[in-house]
Order: sequence, then C-alpha cells, then structure tokens
Amino acid sequence: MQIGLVGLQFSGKTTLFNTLSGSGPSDIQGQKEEASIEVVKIPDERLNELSKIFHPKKQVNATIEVFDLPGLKMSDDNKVKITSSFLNGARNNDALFYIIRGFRDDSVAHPMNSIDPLRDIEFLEVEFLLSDLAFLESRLDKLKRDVLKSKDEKLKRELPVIEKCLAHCEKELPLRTLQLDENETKLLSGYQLLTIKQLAIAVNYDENSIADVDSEIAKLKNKLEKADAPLIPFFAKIELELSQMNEEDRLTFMKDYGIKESALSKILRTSYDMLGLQSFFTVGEDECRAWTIKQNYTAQQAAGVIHTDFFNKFIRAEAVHYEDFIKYGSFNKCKEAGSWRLEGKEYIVQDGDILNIRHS
Ligand SMILES: Nc1nc2c(ncn2[C@@H]2O[C@H](COP(=O)(O)OP(=O)(O)OP(=O)(O)O)[C@@H](O)[C@H]2O)c(=O)[nH]1
Ligand SMILES: [Mg+2]
Repeated sequence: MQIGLVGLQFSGKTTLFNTLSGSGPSDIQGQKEEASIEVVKIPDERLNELSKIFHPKKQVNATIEVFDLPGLKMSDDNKVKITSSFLNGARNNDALFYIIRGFRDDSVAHPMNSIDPLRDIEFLEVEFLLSDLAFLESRLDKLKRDVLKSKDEKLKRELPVIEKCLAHCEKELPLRTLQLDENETKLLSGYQLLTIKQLAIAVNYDENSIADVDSEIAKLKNKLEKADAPLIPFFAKIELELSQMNEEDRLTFMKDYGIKESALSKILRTSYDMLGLQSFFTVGEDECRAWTIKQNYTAQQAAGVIHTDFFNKFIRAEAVHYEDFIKYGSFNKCKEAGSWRLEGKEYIVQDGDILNIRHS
C-alpha cells in the first residue's frame, strides 16, 4: 500500500518525506529532481504501551510506503502546467496527499508567485478532474464502437459504469464522491483514475501562523466541501527539527511552539484510514508487533499475514481487545472478566485486537 505526496514545487513535500522517513534534512534541499520511495513506520501509542508491559527484545511497528514526487514547476511561459510524468507519478499510488504551501518565506519561490492554499488545491483538483474526464470520454467512445462489434459481456457491463462516472465528472465532482458498488469499483480498478483515489490535504504553515491555523483550516474546509477530503495543517520545517531531538527536548519545544500533537503521526494515521487498513497485535517476550490488515479481514486471513502456514493450519485465534487488556492488566485477568475469547476462522478481526493464533 502506497501513498503519494503531490503538489506544486517547493511546498514542503521532501521536507515532510524526510521527517516521515527519519532521514533528516537532505544536503540538497529543494534540489532533488527524482522521485523517491520509503517504507515508513506507523506510530502507535497502543503498541508502545504493550511494549512497556511485555519488555520484548524488539518492537515492530506497522508500515506504509510513502512516495515523494517532484512538484509542478513554472514553465517557460510563466505558467504552471501539468505534465504527463506528474500525472503518471500520481497514478502510481493507492491514495494521495496534496502537500500545499501555506508558509511565507521570501527566500523560497512559489511557482505561481504568491501564497494561496485554496488556489493551489483547486488547481490540482481541476487538473486531476480534467485528466479523468479526458480518459472517460475516450474510453466511452471506444466502448460504444466495440460493443456494437463484439459479444463481450464485460464490455456491455462497463458501458453504464463509464457513463455514470463521466456524468459525475461533468458536474465537476471528483469520483471519490460517487457511490460505486464492488463490481463497478472492480471494473474501474485497472484504469488508475486520479479522482477516484482517497485524498487528504495537508497544508504546510510556518511557525508564525500556529495561532491562526485552526481558523485558516476552517475557512478552507468551508470552501472545499465538494472535495470530500480531510484537511490537516502541519509545520514541515519545525517538525523536521523536532524529529531530530530527543523526547524530552521535543516535548519542551512543542509546548513552546504551542503544537499539541505532531501532525506527522496524524498524517500517517489518516493515510492508514484512507487505505481502509487497521492493525492487530501479537505480543510476547521476543516481539511486540503491529500487523497491517484490511478492515474486513477474518481471523484466518489475519493469521495468513503472519505466516502462510498459519492460514493453512488455522485452528482458532485467542483474542483480547487492547482496551480490555489495558483495563484488566493481564490475559488471566481478562479470562476471569470474560474478555478473553476463542474465535473461529470466520471471526472479523477488530482494530486493536491482540491475537494468538492456534494452528496444527
Ligand atoms: N520557511 C519555511 N521553509 C520551508 C518550509 N517547508 C519547506 N521549506 C523550504 O522550502 C524549500 C523547498 O522544500 P522541499 O521540501 O524541498 O519542497 P518540495 O515540495 O519537495 O519541492 P519540489 O520537490 O521541488 O517540488 C526548502 O528550502 C525548505 O527548507 C516551512 O515550513 N517553512
Ligand atoms: Mg521534493
């Protein structure tokens, strides 16, 4: 599962990426032309708590892949133009993050020469919508011709789905706001439409705006209702500095700046939710680990994520929810309280379940 960071040039994508990947500031900030990808740990307070109880030899967090794309630049005629390599780079992801510049700094150019988050967001929304429109129009033309010539049932089923999508885009609405059933989604999955992807919008503000951020975000939210995407403020430059500090210094600095919660963990949790993912835990003296699964996975499918043998030889899953475990303090106490369960292979795993797989 991969999320892509997309935006205009110098909006703070690579700064955010370096913070997420823990690689620190790069030597050639703002100069990097090529895209890069990194496996990033998902912070999880619950896993930290479990490690405090079990003192395992190692803690393994769930991960997600983050793709950092070079931003759109001003071209020779002083305009920012969408490029096919940008669109293709964006298509490659399961979900998208718009990284939008909100910070003011005269030493960093803006490709459109002024700071205007709403304009930048709408620019990306419109360009992605136009790209989907162009694809849907040409696909519909081709389908209409092919359906006459061929007896292929799949083409016949596709036609109304493409028509439905096209009608939605023509109303200037992104496809992520269109209700599609499982079959329709499947028919469209090969096309990598851009506005069908889940989206979150992260706006990068400077330290002088911290006090105004909530009202700025509220204003943007009002104007962006039809985008149907969560809006998250963050502070790329400060957060990169914070990520280099030890825990104690970091907490002091966050207090000084008036930052309540690191936006980075929020960005990662949002990505996780957008992708329809959740975590279950395995615990022990060797390892406490968060595993990533889809939200409707059964106990047997979850077991298969740990090991294919566990899928094939699945007998039962011992399950306690994290909240219950913390409440009662041990598996034995959970048993006494009736919160310890023995679940069969069809059991739908819940986010935060602690599982122990019994297998033959
Ligand atoms: N003052 C200030 N500068 C920032 C902030 N975020 C990023 N910058 C600076 O802006 C420049 C561009 O940042 P990058 O993170 O490289 O931007 P980018 O979006 O990856 O740029 P491209 O990859 O070229 O599209 C760098 O010099 C950063 O140090 C911020 O919050 N405040
Ligand atoms: Mg960059």
